[in-house]
Amino acid sequence: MMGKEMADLTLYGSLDVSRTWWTAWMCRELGVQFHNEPQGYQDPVWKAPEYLAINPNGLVPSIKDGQFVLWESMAINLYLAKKYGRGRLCPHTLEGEALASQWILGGDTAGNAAPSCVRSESTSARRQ
Ligand SMILES: N[C@@H](CCC(=O)N[C@@H](CS)C(=O)NCC(=O)O)C(=O)O
Repeated sequence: MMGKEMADLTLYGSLDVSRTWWTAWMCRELGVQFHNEPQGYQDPVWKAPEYLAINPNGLVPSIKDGQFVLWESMAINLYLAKKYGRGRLCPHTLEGEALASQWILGGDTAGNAAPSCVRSESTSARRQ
């Protein structure tokens, strides 16, 4: 378990995979606890029927928040920011939300980013 706020949240994918780490980073910024299923992105578990029922693409990350399932790292991060950020990481105004989307989607395109998003593999040793 990681973070402080109680949540029935599972994050699928090793935190050594950058996109899964981006979601873990968002959880840490929000202080949200999560359970991690830590297999690496090439692990066959992600192509097994049980996981394909969660993410039909067989990719990580995905989350299960209670009974709600979501995949696509940036969609996950926006969801988490809206649900747990209380206006801090995703503003309530239309314009503020658009700017949050701008940084999250732009960061994803650039391959680097905001808490929104990214961590390069080279920083993995410093992530604690
Ligand atoms: N656009 C997706 C990309 C997901 C993705 O490609 N994940 C990679 C790891 S970073 C994966 O699971 N690869 C396994 C494979 O290609 O079989 C996202 O941002 O979540």
